[in-house]
Amino acid sequence: MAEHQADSEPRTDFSSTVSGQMQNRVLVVTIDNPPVNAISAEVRSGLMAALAHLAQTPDATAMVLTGAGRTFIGGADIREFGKPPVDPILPTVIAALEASDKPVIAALNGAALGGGLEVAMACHRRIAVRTASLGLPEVKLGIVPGAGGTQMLPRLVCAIPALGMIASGKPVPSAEALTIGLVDDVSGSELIGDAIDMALCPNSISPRRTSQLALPAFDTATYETEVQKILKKARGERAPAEVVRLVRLAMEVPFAEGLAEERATFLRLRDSEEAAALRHVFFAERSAGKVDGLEATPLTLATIGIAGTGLMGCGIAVATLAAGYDVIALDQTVEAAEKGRDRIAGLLAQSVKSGRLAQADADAQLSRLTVTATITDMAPADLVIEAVFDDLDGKIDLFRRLDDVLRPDAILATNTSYLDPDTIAAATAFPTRVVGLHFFSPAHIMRLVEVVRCAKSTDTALATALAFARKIRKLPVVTGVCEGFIGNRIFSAYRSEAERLIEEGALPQDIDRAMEDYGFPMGLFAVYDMAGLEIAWARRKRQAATRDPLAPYFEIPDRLCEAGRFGAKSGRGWYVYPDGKRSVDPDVTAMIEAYRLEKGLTARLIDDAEIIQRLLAAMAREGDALLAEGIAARPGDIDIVLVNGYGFPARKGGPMFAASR
Ligand code: 3H9
Repeated sequence: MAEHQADSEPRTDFSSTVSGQMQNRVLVVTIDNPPVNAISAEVRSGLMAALAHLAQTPDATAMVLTGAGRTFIGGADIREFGKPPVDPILPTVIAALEASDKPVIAALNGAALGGGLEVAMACHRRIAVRTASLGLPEVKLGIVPGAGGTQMLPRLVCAIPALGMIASGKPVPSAEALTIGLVDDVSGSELIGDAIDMALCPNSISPRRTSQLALPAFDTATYETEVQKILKKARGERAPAEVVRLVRLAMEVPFAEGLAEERATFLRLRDSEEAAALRHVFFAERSAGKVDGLEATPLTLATIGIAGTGLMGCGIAVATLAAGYDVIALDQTVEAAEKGRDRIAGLLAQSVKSGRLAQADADAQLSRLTVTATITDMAPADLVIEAVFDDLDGKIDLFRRLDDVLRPDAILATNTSYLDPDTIAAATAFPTRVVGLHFFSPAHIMRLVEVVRCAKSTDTALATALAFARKIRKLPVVTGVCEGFIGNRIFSAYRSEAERLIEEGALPQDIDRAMEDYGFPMGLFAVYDMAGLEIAWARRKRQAATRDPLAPYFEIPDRLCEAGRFGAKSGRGWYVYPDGKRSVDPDVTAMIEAYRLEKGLTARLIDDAEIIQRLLAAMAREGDALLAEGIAARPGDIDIVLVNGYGFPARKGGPMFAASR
């Protein structure tokens, strides 16, 4: 790398977010628009001014474009979507970058996403730091790239990887970007110096314009197989099918024509309900876990205790080990604890097998795990998460024993789904350190965690639980204490309304079909069958003595269990499963009809539209109640719980968003 003087040169501001400085006759332009350098109107006008300056400055032989902070450019400014466009629009900037007579090098200091990657692809060369990621995640927002992404990427990397990247929205790391030809080099340590070297290198003297590159050859049969996979996976989403069409255009029509069609498609999708819903989910996910007035500093955690090494405890352990913590996992006997270790090792081995984890990392993670059946071994834990059987006395007993072992400032979290965490906290020596961390199964995969703020939880306990959840790459949503917290309470309302629909004349398969057509991956009754009906049956039997005899009670689930129909595992539940495939069972229909007759209920025809409307309204009503009671802080929190934990289709935005439209 050549020596590059810099700081003595004056800085030129091209806008409030874009500035430039000469270094070795190269104009180094930096975008500084925190938090992610989104290409707002200010950035766009700054880039146009920088290009004009480049053209008019004889001393400047080339330009290097980079970002301040950890991101190159996080994409178009999503907050501008839905507002009137402000000139210069991004395609104008992209065209100007590409047309520059002097070489422009993109120096990717971090993520280049969406419009950010389009800017990079319009530059004449690209160099990235090792930690950068490059992608076109627009489909995740229900749109397609709108500034040339679908036409440039196939020309740079060939149609097959381009199609995969754009249709999945998944970014690739720099190393892979280098292999497929998306970047020209990966910088060792001195990105700007390396980019300047690249700019001054004779190879870069004539700008290489992406729009003029010939499409690399590829195997059409493989390509068509990829197309079929994408269309099958799209499940009613519009954007992936449009991506397929636009990438095909990149092969079939001149660049300008493909570009125009891409832009028209982008604008059409951007203004769609689906895109509005996905934007809502995007921002709701980023607001979740933010608590008004919570200023406490989270405690530093190094060692996490996990009590219970069943499926849930092991899933939590895997997520916790992956984030770099030491884990002490406790079970009742040495044999059970050893079984827990085997289960954790098995989950890690699965990740290695699927290519998600390197063997060396799996080994390192496992070396940070201790399993034990001796509760005093939990003493070093800074946070203990209990994931034992959902039984109040058992949990209280465990927490009391932990009280004798842990430091007073250690945090205690319960993973209960239905028990009252305030009752558990009240039975301990320090109720202020108790919170809930309600994980969803399988806990090493599901992102959602409900963080339960108990009546006496301190701000420090809450802040620590939130920071921990984020550190283990989960999506935390804060909930107050109530039966079922946010998710299961809404789900209960959904279930009750579905049961009413059955009493009125709908059949389980009608309800499941309607909700699957709406976008749920699986209808309610199919979900019950998959989960198994017997655990809820046992709970209902335990609660029978205390149930209000006058409250409405839907008896069909009990009757199914009494008939030995425990769900898919037993081959029969709400459906039958000959050869494992779900089919409607006339016996269940007969059971429902007999039940209606017995109760004097008259069945009527209920169409899919009514089913959907009634079920969504029931969820939204319960959501309103959660907000009124202060259990949930924002409608968006409820939406992301349902989207991330219960299969509510993201493209509908969640029950509260759907109700607001
Ligand atoms: C596009 O580019 C279309 C083009 O093809 C065509 C246009 C013509 N805009 O995620 P974080 C905010 S579509 C506005 O927690 P991280 C976010 O809301 C776009 N704001 O950070 C949050 O705000 P707050 C395609 C944005 O470090 C803050 O930044 N691009 C945008 O974990 C921090 O966010 C994408 O879809 C944005 N584009 O991750 C990329 N992005 O602090 C979307 C973020 O007020 N972004 N914010 O809550 C990401 O994937 C991640 O934010 C990123 C950083 C990886 C960049």
